Amino acid sequence: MTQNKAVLNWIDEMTAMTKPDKIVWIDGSEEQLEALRAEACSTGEMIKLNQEKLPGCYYHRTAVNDVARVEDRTFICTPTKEEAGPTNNWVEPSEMYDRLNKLYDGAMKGRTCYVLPYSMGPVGSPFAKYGIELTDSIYVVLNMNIMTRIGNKVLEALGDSPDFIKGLHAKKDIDAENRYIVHFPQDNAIYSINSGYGGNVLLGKKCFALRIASHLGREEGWMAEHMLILGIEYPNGETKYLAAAFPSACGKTNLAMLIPPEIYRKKGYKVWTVGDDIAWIRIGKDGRLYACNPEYGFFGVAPGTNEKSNPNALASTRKNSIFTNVVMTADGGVWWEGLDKNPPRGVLNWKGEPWDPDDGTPGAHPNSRFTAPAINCPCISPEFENPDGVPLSAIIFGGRRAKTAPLVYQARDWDHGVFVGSAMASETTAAAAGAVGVVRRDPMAMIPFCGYNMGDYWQHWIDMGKKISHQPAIFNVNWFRLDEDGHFIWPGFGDNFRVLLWIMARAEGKIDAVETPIGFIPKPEDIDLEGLDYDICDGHKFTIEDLKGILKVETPYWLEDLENLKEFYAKFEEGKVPKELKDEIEALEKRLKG
Ligand code: OXD
Ligand code: MN
Repeated sequence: MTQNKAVLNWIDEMTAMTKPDKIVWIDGSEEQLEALRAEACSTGEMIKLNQEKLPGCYYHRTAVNDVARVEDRTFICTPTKEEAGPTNNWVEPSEMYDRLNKLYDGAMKGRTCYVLPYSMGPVGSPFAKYGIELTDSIYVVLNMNIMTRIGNKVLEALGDSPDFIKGLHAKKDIDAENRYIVHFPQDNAIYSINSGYGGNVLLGKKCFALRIASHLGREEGWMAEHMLILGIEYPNGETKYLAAAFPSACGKTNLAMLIPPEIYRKKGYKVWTVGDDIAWIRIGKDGRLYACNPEYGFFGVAPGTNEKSNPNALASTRKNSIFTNVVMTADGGVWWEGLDKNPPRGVLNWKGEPWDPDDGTPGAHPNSRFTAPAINCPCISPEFENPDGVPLSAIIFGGRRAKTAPLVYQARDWDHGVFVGSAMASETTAAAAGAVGVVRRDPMAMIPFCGYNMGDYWQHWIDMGKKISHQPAIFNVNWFRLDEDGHFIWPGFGDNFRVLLWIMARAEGKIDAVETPIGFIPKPEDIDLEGLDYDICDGHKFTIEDLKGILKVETPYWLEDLENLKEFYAKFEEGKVPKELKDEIEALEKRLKG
């Protein structure tokens, strides 16, 4: 417990509104958590899985209308609409408070309100920010225990300070029509109601660590980004770090936990995971950028995760994890599409119905999840808990582009790199259809997560660049180039390591590159293909000629993409797109037409 007046007053106010039967403070002790697990199992909220196969693991199903983040129900309620910008939903704050007060009135009647103090970042570190989530869901408490550092140690670190993020979550009726995920950045407050799905209710994650934190970062001179962080250990024992932003479904967790090809492993190379989803980034005393993963676990998409695609993620889920909306097998195990080629029989699907793998429906929901402790990960970085973060040599942006973007290119300088991030886009369903899909712009992969006007966010990136004396180099990658028949040309997965090595060599100024209108691309011979054995299709093995093909800058596609980007920029209010980015788009067009 605490004597902190700001905390106590706020809890009084929220519980007077929501009227729970009981208030329980979460102290973070294993005894209390174990009692909550037992209680959740007794009510059916959670199911204990086979403890021999999956020790400490539990299962949960959400309501069928509540299986994903709801962007159309997510609001950034800044004092003015312009502060939220054209890419966020906005309602005037007092109007939104009125709506919410009505919805929350008595929302916890007959229920228990759990008071959950948590820290994003190692408690007491220069990165750490504290939050308190009030929730009527044991599932939320148990997930937050995996995803964040929780309990009394957080209250001790907070002391008397009023500087904490307020989060109020009530499950209420899981009524999709009245579902709200609302952020009031000026009040450091988050409200979530009528949902029980992770991304909407684990308020430390997207709501705090991205939306509210991006706003705080702008005010305080740091950055909250939708980025993985990894370290590459070289045979000489040195480790260099990079951060990378990709829109969803582009393999962020896989890249974060990459296993280098065998020839590199034999030479002594290794990849260490610092984070798979969120990076908080600050300027260190030495003028370099330092990144910290504010989370404590992984909330990963289960389908597609297997021994081949990501053995480290799979290993992370083998104990003390929670599985949501996957298939539950008769012996208390779990399964999902893409885990292996042997769908189990006599099992229940994600809705809890008997499921026949031959009936043509998926057994696990496509957005089914595992919540796994980061410390379970076999390649978790020894620097994971470093209170000062890790120094970044490179920042990578990327997307899924069938034709437009080359495998990799380097931005000319920081401002050009910010432009490259602002121009990020991904194509929908291109891979499956074998055609160029619909382009969706997703600058810095932050479209659903930026807590203020994205134009101001770009300006913040530009301003940060001026303050960093040792700027990391900025790159763009595209693992998803397709041939005419829709086959992936680049092998991806572990072989992406070959591209990471080029990126790091460039970041350190160790090799030359070829200058093109869009930036610097590798000399083909500088991407090491030794030991690469990849069949693009029907015995067509990947060769240096294929590499040359996917390094080409396809000018007509670029010019088309620039028109699309101009339309996107035009959505912003007059003067909101930084002059630096307008200059960059003009200069790029000139170089391309040049
Ligand atoms: C996530 C997401 O769940 O980006 O990490 O949607
Ligand atoms: Mn994410």
